Amino acid sequence: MSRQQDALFHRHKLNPILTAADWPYPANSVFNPGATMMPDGTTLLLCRVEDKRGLSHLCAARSANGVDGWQVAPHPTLPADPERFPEELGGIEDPRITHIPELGKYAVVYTAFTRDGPGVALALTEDFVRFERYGVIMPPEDKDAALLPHRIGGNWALIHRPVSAPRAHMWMSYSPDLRHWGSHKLMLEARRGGWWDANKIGLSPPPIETPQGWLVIYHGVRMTAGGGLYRLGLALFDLNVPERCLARGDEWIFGPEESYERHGDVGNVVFPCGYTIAPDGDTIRLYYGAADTSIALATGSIRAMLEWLEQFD
Ligand code: BMA
Repeated sequence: MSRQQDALFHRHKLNPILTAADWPYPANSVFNPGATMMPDGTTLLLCRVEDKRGLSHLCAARSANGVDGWQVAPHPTLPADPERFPEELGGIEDPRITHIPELGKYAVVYTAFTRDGPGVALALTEDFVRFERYGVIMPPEDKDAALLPHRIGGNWALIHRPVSAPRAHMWMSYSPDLRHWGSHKLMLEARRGGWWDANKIGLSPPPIETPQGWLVIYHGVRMTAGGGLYRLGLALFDLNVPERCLARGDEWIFGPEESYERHGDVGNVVFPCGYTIAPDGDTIRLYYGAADTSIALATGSIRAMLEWLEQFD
């Protein structure tokens, strides 16, 4: 079987679907978008846009079919606000969007680049026009965070990735009010040795809630003499105790192959921060940053990912 036939994700033939050339104002690169489907069926990407100072902000792009015809906002949608939030002095990056039915709002969890490295920040919005900023909710060094869409045992649950040098694992923390966080639990450890996900892992898009458990697409960073290799793997977690791992794949399921993934400002990086799910409840559209330069799309099946994971129970 060819690599493409047995793959869990298939790249769109129009990739990359968005680049800095599509932006209505000067930008160096556009990548690592959060994603959500709005109630009218529009796909909204909240893109990380890096300006020519090297600092990032977030900008919305909307499309009726989620593939082309993107309407990019004429100005930054969520700029860094270092006057009110000095933690955002180095810009803001890599948003993960979760719709929260209880609040009737979307939670945008993003990286705030402080003077001393990345922290996790939160903003709530109803419309991706006005944002209610909570500031930093996890101090540096921490990133790759997303909120679960509903409370677990009465508390909100956040997946995040603090660095406990020399390794970095995924953790779960809980909060009664989205501001005060505790009950920290180790969720998934980076492996050791020569593995593709040795030493440093992190959540990619927000987890996918399925009857079998929380399906998590995570990234592993393999450090090589030629730099980091960012690839994706799968794991499944208990619905009621979401830090409890039920299954973890041994092999990566998606990695840099195409030239737009191999070459760019940071080569050999595929970095999804969001997805949408089609009305069939199964087809997933994964939006990812390619080589820290452009935005690409790959399509998969939730059922097929769950079936693939069964071999690792
Ligand atoms: C990670 C994050 C991502 C980036 C990746 C590759 O640590 O900072 O934003 O895409 O590195 O540079």
